[in-house]
Amino acid sequence: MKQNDIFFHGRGETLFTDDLDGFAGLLHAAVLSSSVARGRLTGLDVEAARQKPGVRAVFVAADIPGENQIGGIIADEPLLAEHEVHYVGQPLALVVADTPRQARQALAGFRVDIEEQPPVLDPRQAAAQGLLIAPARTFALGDVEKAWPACALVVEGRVDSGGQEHLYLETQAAVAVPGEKGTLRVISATQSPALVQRTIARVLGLTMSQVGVEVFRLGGAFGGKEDQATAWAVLAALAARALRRPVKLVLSRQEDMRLTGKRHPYSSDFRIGLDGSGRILAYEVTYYQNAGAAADLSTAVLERTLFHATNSYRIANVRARGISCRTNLPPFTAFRGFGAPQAMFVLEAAIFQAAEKMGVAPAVLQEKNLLDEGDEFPYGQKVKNCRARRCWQEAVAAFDLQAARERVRAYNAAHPLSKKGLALMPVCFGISFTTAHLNQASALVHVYTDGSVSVSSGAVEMGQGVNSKVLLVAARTLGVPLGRLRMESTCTRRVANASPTAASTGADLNARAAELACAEIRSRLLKVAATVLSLASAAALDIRQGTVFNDGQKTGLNWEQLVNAAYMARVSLSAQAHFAPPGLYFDRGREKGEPFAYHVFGTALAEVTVDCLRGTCTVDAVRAVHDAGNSLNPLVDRGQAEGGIVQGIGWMTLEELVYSDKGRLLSDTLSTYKIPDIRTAPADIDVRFLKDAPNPAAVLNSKAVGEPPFMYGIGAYFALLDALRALRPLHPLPFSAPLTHEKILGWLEEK
Ligand code: LUZ
Ligand code: MOS
Repeated sequence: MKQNDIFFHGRGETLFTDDLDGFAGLLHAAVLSSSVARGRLTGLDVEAARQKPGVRAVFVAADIPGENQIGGIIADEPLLAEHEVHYVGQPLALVVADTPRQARQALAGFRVDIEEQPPVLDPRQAAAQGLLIAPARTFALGDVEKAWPACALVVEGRVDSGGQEHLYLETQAAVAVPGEKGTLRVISATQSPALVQRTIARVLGLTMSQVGVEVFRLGGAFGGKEDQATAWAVLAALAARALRRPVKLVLSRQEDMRLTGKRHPYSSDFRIGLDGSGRILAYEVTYYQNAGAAADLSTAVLERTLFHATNSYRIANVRARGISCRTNLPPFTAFRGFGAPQAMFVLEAAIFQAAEKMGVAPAVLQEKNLLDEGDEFPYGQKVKNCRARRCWQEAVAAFDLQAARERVRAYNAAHPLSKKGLALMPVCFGISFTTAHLNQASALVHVYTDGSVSVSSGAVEMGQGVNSKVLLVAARTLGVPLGRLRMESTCTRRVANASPTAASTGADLNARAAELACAEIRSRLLKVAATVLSLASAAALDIRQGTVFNDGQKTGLNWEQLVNAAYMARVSLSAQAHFAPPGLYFDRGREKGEPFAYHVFGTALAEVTVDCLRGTCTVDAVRAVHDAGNSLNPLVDRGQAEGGIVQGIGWMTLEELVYSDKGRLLSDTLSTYKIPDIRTAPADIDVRFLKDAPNPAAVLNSKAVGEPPFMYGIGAYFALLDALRALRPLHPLPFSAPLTHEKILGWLEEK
């Protein structure tokens, strides 16, 4: 069964949204978007486009029957522009034609008049002009002002990090199919079917019950389909409803790169103070978040930045300020790590610079300041089951830091024009949606009379393996072999009001909901078994691997017979269950609370080599000791960790978004935007899971795995700085990611 699944996928038989056919009368849509970053929309002439071959209809803002609004947290984002444009790539109109090619060709027929205004692209400039998405926020612990005079060393600086294109293999896609009585069925490549459903209802003036949204699987998402799959599904729905025909909208790769939001670029100022022994006494930081032209998820992302200001370290006095700045770029959005990587990069840059001033290795300061049990985060929560030091020490031992240091030293002494460097990167990442109410999930389980089982949950499978985890927990709870279970698509008509599959919580929340539903069915079945076996009570009964056991002894009753007996006794073989982890809250007035169910810990060691003539570099190895709890699926978790590491390295060293001064994305192809591939990924990625590390706060003692490993990639940046240092001991280093080959070459040539 499992093997068949793998072959199925490996043969390319897996169907993604664009592969679905069989929709009679299917039409295809394409999006007209703004080529100007900021201006007044004074004219939009659609007549010529409407006359183009194959065109069936054109839609503009005035054709929207409900609210022209898709903003989730803040209502600041029209579906189609009305009077103003705010970024290059902002949707202006939709054209629907018989073929995708005809729809795209018709885009040339539109005449668009925009009175151009100078765009604001830089978050600091936006902040200076008061262009904010929301009021600034400050997290504070202790008193930094009192702490500065006590510091033996204070270092200040500026740190920048760039955005990142998600580059999911499957581009944004949706098919909308009209049904009877104004209903719609929408198949959408989204991480959040309930959000798509709610937004379609809002924009089309329908009830949510009239709109069914279904997801089979995604070809990757990485956060890029948490909020930003919505617009395309709504546009397809708008056309399908008006034309009473199925409509498909799939972005091309280049459209996707140009039109959709990416990881938030940040520019930050920090000040860090230490005592003579290297203990960090105070840390002050201001984050200027480039939010782009609409809020999207920016306020939530910024909140997670603030939650991770101190990463894996205990700092007694902290003031962290976050400013979400409105600029004329496509709205930046969720991306694996969700603001935390940006925060961690700033603190690591601060520690690196403090270490240089003190004449010690950064690792000395890192280790000295690691979190210990009971330490308080600036948001008021105290760390429980803290494994920061344990991961660090196991990494240092397992990967022999001393030997690695000696290797680097000896290499550098022998190679005048090539330098190696290394860095450690500890990570502490909070698990839960920071928006407390999103921490809920449900599941629906049907057992059929032949004993086969169908499981639906609110989780969206996007290659992260959540379905395998939900099924594993369901199979164990029911006591039947995995092969009897089938994971269904994610559909709003079966599982309502699901939170996005995001924040690394997919398995934690949904597997637990499935566990509760299966436990309910199991307890009903055990009562039936007691009756069948003529026992007074079900207390000694158990179901394991499809057989009923009594007091540890096999009975003659198997799963199929039991299920059939339950049916004949008119006992329900279906259950729905809801799970909400207890105790999570956050008071945004005081900026204090208990936002996370637990934290994930780990430490990575990165090793790099820089060619000091060419400026090229390789990340040779990233080795990590990672806390996966009792992993539900070690193969899946290893894949997540390895993929996260490579994606993190990409963000730090390779992937560079370049915009023109008019706000047009110049790096909008795969020849100009480089992501890690098999040749640039480290030859040696070694992820070891912490042993004997159960997590009482999640299902079957597991831990979430999706996002935390991404941040190990930050180690690659500081390993590069370590290598550059070996060449030029005094020359100022760059603290502006990504540190591309081009930037390294520039640094090598600086006078
Ligand atoms: N999405 C969200 C997320 O809405 N809230 C979060 O806290 C979060 N964290 C990570 C990724 N997506
Ligand atoms: Mo569904 S949205 O079960 O067709």
